[in-house]
Amino acid sequence: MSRRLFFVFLLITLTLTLAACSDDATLPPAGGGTVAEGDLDPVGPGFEIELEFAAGPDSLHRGPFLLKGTRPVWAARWQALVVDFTVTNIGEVDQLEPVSLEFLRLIPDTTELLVEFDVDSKYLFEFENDDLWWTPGEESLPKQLIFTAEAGQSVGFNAQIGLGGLMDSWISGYVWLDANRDGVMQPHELGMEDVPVVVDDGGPDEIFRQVATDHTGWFVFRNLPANTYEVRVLTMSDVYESTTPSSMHVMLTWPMGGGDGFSDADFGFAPAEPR
Ligand SMILES: [Ca+2]
Ligand SMILES: [Ca+2]
Repeated sequence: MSRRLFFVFLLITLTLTLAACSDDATLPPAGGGTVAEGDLDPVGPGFEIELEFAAGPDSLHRGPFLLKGTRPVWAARWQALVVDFTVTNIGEVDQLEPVSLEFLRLIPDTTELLVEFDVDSKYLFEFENDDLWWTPGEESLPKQLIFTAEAGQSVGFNAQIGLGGLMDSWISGYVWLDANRDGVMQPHELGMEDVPVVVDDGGPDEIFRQVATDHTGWFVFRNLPANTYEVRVLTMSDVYESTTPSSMHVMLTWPMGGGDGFSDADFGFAPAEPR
């Protein structure tokens, strides 16, 4: 290498080092990687951080993924910063939900999170199209989180996006109008919308959740811990009667390195026959 070339190279290295040290946390840190380093600045515009990878149970998932935060608002009554987080899959690959956010470090370390975790030490994102898949371009619904802070104070954070994992166990199915009353959902038979369905572990953990079917009659319970559950339609108008068993028991286990799902929790109904 000539002396002159070496000098130019040295200069570029020095410039890069200076750029890396600049303390503008509202700009995405160079390089991406797996850990988002950001700053909740009550007078800043918010942040957008691009991450090359998300953490999975056994391996990393290649993105890129975008973590966004609205401008934090300081709430006097909580003495805390309120921030809406969203994540977007800006890669080209379908990813399996759930999508989680975990804070690895908060600065100063006296900062506390005032929103309860969804699973372990993680927050889960929800999606308008909640079909188990996080597809390219799909942005989550905003997840509001609250961080203790003094008035005017910023909070720094290191966080990572998680994908899939052991809590990724689900039960899904259809509630449908069983026109020919044979207990089987034929392709021409229609789903029933907005029917309340519950999942109940009937046990000491007291898991009892309720969802409603979508316009196709489909429903899903996600992120269920390994357990045995009873699934049943909660209420149904008197004008219908069941053409299938009205509840079923489903056992979810956690196989190594992945989730476990049951997709056949189907419940048929037909107009009640006069008695
Ligand atoms: Ca989706
Ligand atoms: Ca049928």
